[in-house]
Amino acid sequence: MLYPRINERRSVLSLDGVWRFCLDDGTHGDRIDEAYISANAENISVPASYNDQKDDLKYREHYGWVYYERKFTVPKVFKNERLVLRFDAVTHYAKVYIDGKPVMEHKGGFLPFEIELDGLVEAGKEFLLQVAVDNKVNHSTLPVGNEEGTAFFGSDNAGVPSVEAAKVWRKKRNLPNFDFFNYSGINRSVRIYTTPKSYIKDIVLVPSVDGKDGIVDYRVETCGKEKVSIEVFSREGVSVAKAEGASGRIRIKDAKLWNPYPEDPYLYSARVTFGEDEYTERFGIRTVKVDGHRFLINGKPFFFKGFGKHEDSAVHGRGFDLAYDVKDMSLIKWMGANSFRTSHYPYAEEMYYLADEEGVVIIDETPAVGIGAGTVQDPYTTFDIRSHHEDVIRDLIARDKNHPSVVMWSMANEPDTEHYPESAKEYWCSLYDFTHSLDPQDRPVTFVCCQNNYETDLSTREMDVVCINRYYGWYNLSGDMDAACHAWNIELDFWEKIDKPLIVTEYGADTLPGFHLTAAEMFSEEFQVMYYDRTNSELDKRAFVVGEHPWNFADFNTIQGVFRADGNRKGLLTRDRRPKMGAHYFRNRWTKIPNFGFKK
Ligand code: BDP
Repeated sequence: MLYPRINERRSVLSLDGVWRFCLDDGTHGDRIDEAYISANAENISVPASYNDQKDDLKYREHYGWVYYERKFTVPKVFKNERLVLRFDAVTHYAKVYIDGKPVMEHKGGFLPFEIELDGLVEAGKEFLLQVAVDNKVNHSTLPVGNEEGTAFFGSDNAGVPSVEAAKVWRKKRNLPNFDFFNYSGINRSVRIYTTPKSYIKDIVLVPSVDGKDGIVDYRVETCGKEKVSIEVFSREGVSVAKAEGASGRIRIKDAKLWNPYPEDPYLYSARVTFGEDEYTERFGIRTVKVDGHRFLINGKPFFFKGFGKHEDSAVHGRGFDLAYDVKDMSLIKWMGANSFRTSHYPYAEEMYYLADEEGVVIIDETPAVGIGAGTVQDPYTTFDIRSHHEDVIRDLIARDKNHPSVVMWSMANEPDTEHYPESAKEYWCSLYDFTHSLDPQDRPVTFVCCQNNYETDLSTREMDVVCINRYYGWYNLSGDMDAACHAWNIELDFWEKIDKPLIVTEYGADTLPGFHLTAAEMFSEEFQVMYYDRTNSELDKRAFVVGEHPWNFADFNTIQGVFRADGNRKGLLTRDRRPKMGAHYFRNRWTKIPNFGFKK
């Protein structure tokens, strides 16, 4: 799927701005009730989560449907163009209406969807756009929630003898199986873009290296009968190769490779023309491969220094915020990092374009968080998650396939792989094959494993890279770093026997900024530094550990509950991106660790 761009042949009209909005009172569902909306509508900003834009718990904790609406007129000059309405992300379920008529539905809160407006909207004439949005999470959504029962984070325990009775008087609410606030609404931009009637649908670019030359296998999907041509330009704008036809191979003589920061993330652009249409996609030439214990980028052993992150900021919630994206890129570099994981959902597309340009490596994760958490049943045979999970992987790869920054797909975060090891293995191995089969660049595929009985777990070891989240010294063996290091070594001995690279995709300690102690105990800034320093000294001894991603880049908001005071405080930075001592610790460490060849 192509990102909407303005060029000589295409236009983009932004529908971002102040929309009218109201919460469902629980009686309308996905149905648009004009009278109800006009009686209750108030202003809301798009894009942004709605939860923190207003000052009442009813927005913060809303469960279920809300309604957005705005009027719009496509200028007359676009009368002869193909018009497409595109939502970059609506969390988690959207039903779109034009002039009162339902025109499209979409499940999943973190990926784009679009509809052609032919026959629905006339250029020069005002129309009414309404979107009903549902934020419920359950065992068929990704991320996963419990509709009834035990909240995985926070407490759903009524503490009275009659649990059944409590269900009656407690209001219905989301019980997420994930540790980030369920920020909802139209979280990313809404646009109408134009193309000529015959148009370029998609461009697939697969780079490889042949000696000093770069090779690009390309495929262009179109609608219409015109001829495709493609021309590749250097970063400096010089034409370096050309080809005709909807698919083929291009050779770039003496190519410059895309390399992670602080090396040069060199980008080429491919300009595709098709009749009246034209689209330019930027790409990099780089290879990615797993070889025994090593993760190779451009044939060299790469070390992942970086973070698990979130899209999270005050007021915006999970709403798209380009200034935060630019700032985060700057902070990533300031700390000497080179990578991050899009924990725990695909991020806004703009972040990937920035990463391509800035040379930051991405592990691209689906929103499959919490599969099997908070339930005693076998999630793989009990719940209907498979087909939605496949849709999400298909759409993620369709969106992000050309980014040189994306070097690995993460199918999920912390599914239960321990209690039903056989059915878990069946699920994850077949989804692994599915993911590989869809990626034109055939990048490594993994999922991120929860702290568990790794001897019982049969799935993690089957992935291309073993990715583990571990909290020795925090949730386990709390505060005892001697014991934590011991436990790390027992576990690392286990993984070392498996011929795979390993990335520690999460480890961390909640830390209150400004809380200092001479004797480093939990929650102090000194403890966070000691926790990482002690753990890293163990990880450094193991050549097969090819990455360290502290949890988390910055503090972030979560559901309220006894575990969380003003959210999750494991950030190296505060929520407003001020450094804790831990950030300085990693800056000092990472600026001395090279991207390549740190471990032989
Ligand atoms: C891990 C989860 C992450 C949480 C983290 C924590 O992957 O989403 O925020 O624990 O508890 O299990 O801080």
